[in-house]
Amino acid sequence: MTVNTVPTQPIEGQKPGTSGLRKKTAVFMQPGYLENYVQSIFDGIGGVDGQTLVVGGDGRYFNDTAIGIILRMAAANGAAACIVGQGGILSTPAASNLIRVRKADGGLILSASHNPGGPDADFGLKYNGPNGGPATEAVTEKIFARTLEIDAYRILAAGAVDLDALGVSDLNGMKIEIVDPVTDYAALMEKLFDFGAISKLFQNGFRMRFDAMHAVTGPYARDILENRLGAASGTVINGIPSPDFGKGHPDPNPVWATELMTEMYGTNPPDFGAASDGDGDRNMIVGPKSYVSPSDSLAVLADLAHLAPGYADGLAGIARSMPTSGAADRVAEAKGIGIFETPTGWKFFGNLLDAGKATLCGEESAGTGSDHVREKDGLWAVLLWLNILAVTGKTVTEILTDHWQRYGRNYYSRHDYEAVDSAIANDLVEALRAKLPGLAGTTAAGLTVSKADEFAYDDPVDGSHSANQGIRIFFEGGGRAVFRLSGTGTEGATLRVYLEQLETSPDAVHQDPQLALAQIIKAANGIAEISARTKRMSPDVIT
Ligand code: G16
Repeated sequence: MTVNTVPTQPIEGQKPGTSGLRKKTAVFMQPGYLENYVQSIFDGIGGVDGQTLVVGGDGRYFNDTAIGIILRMAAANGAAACIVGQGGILSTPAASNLIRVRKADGGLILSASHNPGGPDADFGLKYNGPNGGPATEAVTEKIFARTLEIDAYRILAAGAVDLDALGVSDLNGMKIEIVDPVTDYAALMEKLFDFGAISKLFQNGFRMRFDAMHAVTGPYARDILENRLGAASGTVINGIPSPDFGKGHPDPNPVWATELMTEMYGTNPPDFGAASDGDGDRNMIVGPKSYVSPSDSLAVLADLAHLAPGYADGLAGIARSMPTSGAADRVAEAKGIGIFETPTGWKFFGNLLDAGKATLCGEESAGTGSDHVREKDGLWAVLLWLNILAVTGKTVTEILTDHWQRYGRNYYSRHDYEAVDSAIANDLVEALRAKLPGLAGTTAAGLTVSKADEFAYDDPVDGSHSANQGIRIFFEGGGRAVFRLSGTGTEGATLRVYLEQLETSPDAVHQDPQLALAQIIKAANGIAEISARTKRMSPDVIT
């Protein structure tokens, strides 16, 4: 077969964000666009000659065509083998696991995560390294640098590759192995969790609903929850992945997981509800009439993980992204283990996990995970919760109440202003940055600012420095507001405002978070001049 070397030139805007390159699907589908970026990845990582790569995605529109292109390019670039999920399907954590168990050199994951899919929606591609985790900052920089000087890409002149037939085939000397996407992942979950105890829970009539949101976790959840653990058939809803996620927004939060939330807050709700996102790395946990915030979920899981076999020896440490609430910090303190505060983005956890400094990691953006893979893992979080519920015999509400009584409660909320004009959003951040030096000691909405700065991170493992990772304003009395622009959006800018207030009085831990945070919200809006600058009177999404 002929290898074509196609002359090309740099395409503007191929700068990877928080999690690879995310663009509108139509942008990715432009002739040569995907090819340009894939070649920049291959060149940026020093070539793929002789390498084994894992390839798969969340099944969104263009997934299979894009995989065909990637396979023909991998073959043309001399890769030895590609391990591909059947039908082109691999959840992000399953891909991370496959890279690790098959000792591959890396992987290409096709997903725009929780963003909608379809010809008019979003697409994405990211590179994960040999540890199974998202490319580090240094590798991301090399890939980006390559996009600025690329002059040709290599692709095999070949027809479509069959992604459906399990087994091994040859593509011009490159081995293609099509594997079942679920098998290895499910085996890992069986090692980490007490499937016997969870099965017994279901046998005793425990009812659960898992909303796969028409996305990638459907097949995984069916196999693990219904087939292996014996949850009633119908436990998994919206379980068949579709290219446009049933025209939905596969983001597991109370706003988008409406079907699940309606059931959990309705009459006779199931005992436990959960949802995952487009590519299966995010999770939402909800008890009957009881939503668990991701920051609280991390703290609870860190506190009780030792109840699951995979974590019976305790945790080496906990890591959380800076905007995530400080709830996990007090668990770490009580256990006498390390706590690490990193910038937003799972890639920052990789070094801590590899170095054995942290065992559990989590982010406010509905991501929790551990050192079992190098990505956040939606179903893993669900199974750890189930394991804890099975062993303690408590309800979700009881677990949360116990936790708050013991550790206090970090009231928490995130306010998102979406599709804001980029210039306006950048000006807002610039103006806020300029104000920082003079903010301490001033008051806003009756709150006194105790400290204001911009978060920067020095990686304790490789010493790399990451600046400008979010603006923080601390208030006297334990409150905090954080401002940052999203790195995963595809339209204009998304301003995220993270609001937090610590409450340690056991009598005051059961308020509505929006009420408990009312003063911080007002102060944050005032200091950042959000309404005045964006002309938005309220956020688009509150979680
Ligand atoms: C990605 C990263 C997450 C990060 C999130 C932040 O999530 O994997 O670690 O928390 O981006 O998103 P933003 O920059 O929009 O706040 P995902 O699930 O989109 O891959």
